[in-house]
Amino acid sequence: MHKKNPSSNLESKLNAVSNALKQSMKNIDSFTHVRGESLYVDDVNVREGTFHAVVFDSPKAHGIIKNIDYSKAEALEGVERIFTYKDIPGENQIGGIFPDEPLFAENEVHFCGMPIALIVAKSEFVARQARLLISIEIEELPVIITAKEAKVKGSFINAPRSFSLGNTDKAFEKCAYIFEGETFSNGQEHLYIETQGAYAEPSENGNLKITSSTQGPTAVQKTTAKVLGIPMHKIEVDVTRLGGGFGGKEDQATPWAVMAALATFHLNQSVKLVLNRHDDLRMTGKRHPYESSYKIGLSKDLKIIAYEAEFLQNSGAAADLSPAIAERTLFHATNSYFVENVKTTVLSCKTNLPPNTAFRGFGGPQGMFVIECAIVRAASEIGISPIKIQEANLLQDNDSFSYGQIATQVEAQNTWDSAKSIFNLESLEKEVEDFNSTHQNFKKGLALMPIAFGISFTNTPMNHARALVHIYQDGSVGISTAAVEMGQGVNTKMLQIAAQVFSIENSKVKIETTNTTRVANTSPSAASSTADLNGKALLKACNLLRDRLKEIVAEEYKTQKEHIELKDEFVYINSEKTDLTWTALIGKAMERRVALSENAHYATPIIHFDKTKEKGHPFAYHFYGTAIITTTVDCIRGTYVFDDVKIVHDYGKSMSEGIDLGQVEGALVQGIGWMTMEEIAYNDKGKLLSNALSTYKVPDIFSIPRNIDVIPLETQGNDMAVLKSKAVGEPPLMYGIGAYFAIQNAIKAFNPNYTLKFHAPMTPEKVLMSLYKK
Ligand code: LUZ
Ligand code: MOS
Repeated sequence: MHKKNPSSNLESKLNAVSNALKQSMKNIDSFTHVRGESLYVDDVNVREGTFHAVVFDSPKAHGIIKNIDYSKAEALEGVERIFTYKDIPGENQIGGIFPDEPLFAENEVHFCGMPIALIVAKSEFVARQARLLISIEIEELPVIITAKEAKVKGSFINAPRSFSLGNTDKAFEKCAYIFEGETFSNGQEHLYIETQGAYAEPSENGNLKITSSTQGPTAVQKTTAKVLGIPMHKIEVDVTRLGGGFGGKEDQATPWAVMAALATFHLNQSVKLVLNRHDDLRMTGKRHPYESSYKIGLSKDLKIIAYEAEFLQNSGAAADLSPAIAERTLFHATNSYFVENVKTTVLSCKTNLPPNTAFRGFGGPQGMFVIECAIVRAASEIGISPIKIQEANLLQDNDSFSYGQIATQVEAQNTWDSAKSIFNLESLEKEVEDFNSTHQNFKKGLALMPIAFGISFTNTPMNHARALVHIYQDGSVGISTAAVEMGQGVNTKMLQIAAQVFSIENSKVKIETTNTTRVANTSPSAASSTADLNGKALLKACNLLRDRLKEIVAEEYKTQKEHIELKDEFVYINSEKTDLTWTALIGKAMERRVALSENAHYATPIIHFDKTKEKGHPFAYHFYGTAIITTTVDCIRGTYVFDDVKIVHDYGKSMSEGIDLGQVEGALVQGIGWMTMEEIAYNDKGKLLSNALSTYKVPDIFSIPRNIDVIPLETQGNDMAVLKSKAVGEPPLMYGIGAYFAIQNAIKAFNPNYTLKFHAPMTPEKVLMSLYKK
């Protein structure tokens, strides 16, 4: 007799996933990566005579520069020259959103690590030695470290922003339960394996080429032009790939490239500037810490009727991308829940820390953490499981987000219900209960984390891209887009698109470097949108070329385009294979002098946003997913492991299961790291204490979950996503938020007197203290 095993559903799903993985295309960079042949900035073959540069930065977080003595450094053998703001021919200004950030400090410093000068020498070693010989006198001024202090002192980057829907004041009057509280989430170090760096080379007529480890080649080009006071066309920026970006190179790759270019401009010699890890950790901004407060109101049947939140974003000493990041916090403040009455406000607080910047999720995770805290707190006060509140409020089709976009093709309920049934939540909960009732010193905790994430740059004008396709006369194809490969596999996806449209072998397609001379005026590779924007442009260019090739066939074979197909490098007419090959067809195009290059532009349709009303339709679509996280806490030591993360993830129709799974796993672990172990610390003078990998702990192979199951949600996909394959870069990071609450549940099982804390990360030290707190 056949007895249905409750896990057979899961097994068959997992089998389907692993079969899909076997068939899916490998990341095209795998081969050069494992052989150590992949090229990064530090691998560029430098010209003879290249100079090496090191940045001299502020040792104080705030003050007036009284005196700097460069004489000893300049006298050191091998030092070529030291550049300061006085050597800038254009503007001493690198602010991307607001012009509030000098490349080099002039009279005042605003954060520890603020660049003051660039030491250029014949070797990096000499430049570093010279740095030790510079003496500086700074008259110190009061330092602001936290967002709250900044708020009290009225120190802001810009005016606050608020989103609202319905009327919270009225709604709170009707609530059966109202809770207020405060939360904190800390920053996060990007820890890209490749540190920031650039190599600048002079060319004739004052032209420059910059090889940069940047997510935004156009930002580098534009800012270099501004600082040097020369037109953008004199500067070519080239990117082969990055050893990780995570948002840290969206805006903050720029200053180093500009500095190298400035030195090249003056010396007419190539200059290389690659930060070492210490310099990188000290000088660059991180994910924004947030101090937030909330007020949540629920009905008797657990509907969240009203939600208010105030987010204090610790922006650091300059705007950088903070206003855009603050905006995304508001967009995601209600996560994947529908709340009828919402009022959220964000304040970008100016402090004396390095300007904080983009980091995977871009303010979204910080906003989502707060409503999850509010739900967990409410559940605890009411005496129920937070899962009940989460489940009662999931977003449905035609619900409105607080910013006016009407939700469509919503998969919140679907991923939630699928996760519950596929993974059998009841039995998982029972396992946790059984374990906890039979174990003294180990306790398990479980939490669910649903996610909704909007896909598009929130700044509508940034949602565009271009692709340039050349078919060479031998039938091989070269592709340029604005997409920057940073390990996320976007080049593989671009290759797949071209190979699919032309129906040619993958080996016939080459993805060129990302270069401002071939593809200009581009948005950075960011916002999880790189494959969508560049892929759609590429699809358009390839379709135009394919159409043109079909016209040739139509003429030669006296038929119509509609009857022609390109398949596996042969021409088919009325589904019959001809003897005309792809390569021969390209030969015919050459004979007929038909253009074999195409340049196409894509701008996301539909989207718009009106900042004066704070309403619109900013996102092409939303991503949805649900994770179940289980942890085991060692209640003697305060350490924890994540046993299991089980996810139902809305890929749409994934183009590349292997790459997308890699993105989900990587983002999940990065999210868990942010929530549990990565603790950035500054002292009260604004000096970074967690300034090395010995004091800043990121997840390693031993701290990743022991088991990660990711089940694709079966959906029709979304036409706004490239080939219906949904954006995957950032959203899965937010599954990690569930880890924070899973740990607290385990602590509660050990210590009944434990009162919930909403102060992330939940480090082992904090866990230990919570376990034994009366
Ligand atoms: N960068 C940006 C982003 O400039 N705008 C965005 O909306 C965004 N979202 C996520 C990540 N980076
Ligand atoms: Mo970003 S946080 O550079 O997508």
